[in-house]
Amino acid sequence: MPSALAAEKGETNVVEKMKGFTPPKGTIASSGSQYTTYDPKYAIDGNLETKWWSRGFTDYIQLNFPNPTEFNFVQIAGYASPASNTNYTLYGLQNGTWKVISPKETRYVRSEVTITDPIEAATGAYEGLKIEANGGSSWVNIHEITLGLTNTTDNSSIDMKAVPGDSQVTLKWDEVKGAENYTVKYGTESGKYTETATATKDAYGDFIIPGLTNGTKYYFVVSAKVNGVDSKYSNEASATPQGGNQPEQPSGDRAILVVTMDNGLDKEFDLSKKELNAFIAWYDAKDAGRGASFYAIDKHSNNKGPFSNRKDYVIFNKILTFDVSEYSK
Ligand SMILES: [Ca+2]
Repeated sequence: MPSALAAEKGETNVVEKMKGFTPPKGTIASSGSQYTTYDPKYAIDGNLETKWWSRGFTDYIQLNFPNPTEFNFVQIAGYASPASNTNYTLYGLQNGTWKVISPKETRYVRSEVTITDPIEAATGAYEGLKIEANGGSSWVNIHEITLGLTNTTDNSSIDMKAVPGDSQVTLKWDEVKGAENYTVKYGTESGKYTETATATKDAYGDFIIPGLTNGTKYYFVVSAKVNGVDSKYSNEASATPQGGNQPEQPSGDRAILVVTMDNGLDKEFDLSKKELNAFIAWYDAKDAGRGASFYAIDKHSNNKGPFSNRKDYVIFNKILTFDVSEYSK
């Protein structure tokens, strides 16, 4: 699970007297400007004596995390000369878009290292954090930034299940009230999600991830977007798609159509009754001298690759005969 509370994995550190943790190892810090060698990386090095020093009274510092990191507060250790009220606004990065995740908060910063009160942020898993700071008539200095997650009662976690299929996995989770849509992330390694899919707000009960490799285990998490902010992730569900082991149960309303061509080759199609009837109607009409000279048949389960549709064109005067085998109930 991506989490700011990854300290247990040794990826983050605490800073003395500050709440939460330093951003995860591998976080990249950048800023609007910097004074001489006071690089923004010194705002997340876990050391209260080193700092990022901006060349301006207003500036920003930006942190890009190696993995989405969940938090709902940010604490800043600042410095101002002269002492001043500094305004901070927090932005979170989700799916490549920055959004405001806190109101503009004012903190009094002294002419010494000042650990300010934590700033509350909308709970979410973010790919990055940007802090806009306005020091009034004082240079912006940040000695250290920590993040963390306090227990929230309004954000119950999503419980997801993954059901394997042939080259696909079906995901099921309960509806999240007020969700605009859902973001599913997945990959072949637990905790590392390389793929993203967006599910509409109605897809929670039955969301299919197609195009997977049979025999490979996949790991999935889902978050809900409520009021423009992504919730924390669900549990991690996993499934291994299998070919053949879970054949689709034949049902009485399907049939196998075998078309024998005049070169002796057979073409086989698994069709619904409706599709079969349409084919026969075309064949009869053509036999009576009406209609198109070819017929397009959906290949359905034979549909491999990233095609939204795949059809086989059968040419009337190449058909020698055809045979229909109906599924028994
Ligand atoms: Ca520092």
